[in-house]
Amino acid sequence: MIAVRRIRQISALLRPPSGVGYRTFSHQGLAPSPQTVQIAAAEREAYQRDGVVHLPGAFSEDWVTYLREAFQQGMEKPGKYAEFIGKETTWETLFETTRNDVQMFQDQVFYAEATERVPAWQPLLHSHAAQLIAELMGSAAVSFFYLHAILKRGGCEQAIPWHQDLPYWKVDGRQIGSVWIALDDMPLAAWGLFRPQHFVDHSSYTGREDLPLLPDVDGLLQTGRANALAFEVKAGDALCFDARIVHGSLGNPEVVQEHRRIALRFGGDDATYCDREGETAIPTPEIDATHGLRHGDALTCEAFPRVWP
Ligand SMILES: O=C(O)CCC(=O)C(=O)O
Repeated sequence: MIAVRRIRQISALLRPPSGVGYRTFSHQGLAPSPQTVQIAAAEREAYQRDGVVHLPGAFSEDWVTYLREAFQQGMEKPGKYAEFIGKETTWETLFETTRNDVQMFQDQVFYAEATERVPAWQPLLHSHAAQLIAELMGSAAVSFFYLHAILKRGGCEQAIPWHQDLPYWKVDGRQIGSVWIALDDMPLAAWGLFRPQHFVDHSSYTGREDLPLLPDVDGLLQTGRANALAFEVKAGDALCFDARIVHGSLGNPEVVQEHRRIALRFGGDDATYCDREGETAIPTPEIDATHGLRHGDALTCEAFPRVWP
């Protein structure tokens, strides 16, 4: 429910575009080359069974260095819906916190924005991340949906509550997945994933008010009625996960160490545009107004281009 409230606030608090005067140039030459990746049968099975798989070292040190720089550029040119969240932030002040006081930052970047607003992200969209998720999902091709950047400063108390991604996205299908890349080491206590079987059945969501309530996940875990998967990750590790799994993260318990991560969202062969009734956060209204897709259309288009193969 928290997330639903948040989406309502996002729609209510539209601000003027911050993206005036972007330069268009490519960082292709500066980025490391895509890595050759081999997905083992056991990893594919883990993804299909659990909805999530941990791929240690999926991105090299060079990639991590490059992506940290891109992250910095992204924070310097935040999008219209970027959130700089401070300790006292409420739903009402979500977009008003001054940057000096930020505990947590998050932003979404769509393909066109990655060309214009933060071109440093472009090579990542065409990196081996797309191949990884294609192989895990068992999809011949994948389209890029959007990039989600998240920073939790040292000592940040902001948790990301348990949620599923799919109900907040105007996309549907069984082959929709994220490649979440750690840019800093994060201890077990900072990130957790939860996989209740109930949520893997792909029941459809029509109408926001009809969304089934998320159960008391913490209560289920505490009483041993559900299992959680949790991962300790190092910079460069990837967690690849299905958009239907329930997941969330705690704050950042490491006082002096910031935790940066990027989640790349991809749609596979069966991904379609889904004009869910009610409010959704993704795509943002501007992108939603331009792609020209109709309910049920295959996702791949200029706004959500095929990036693999
Ligand atoms: O990185 C996190 O803390 C949470 C990420 C998340 O919820 C997502 O990628 O969907």
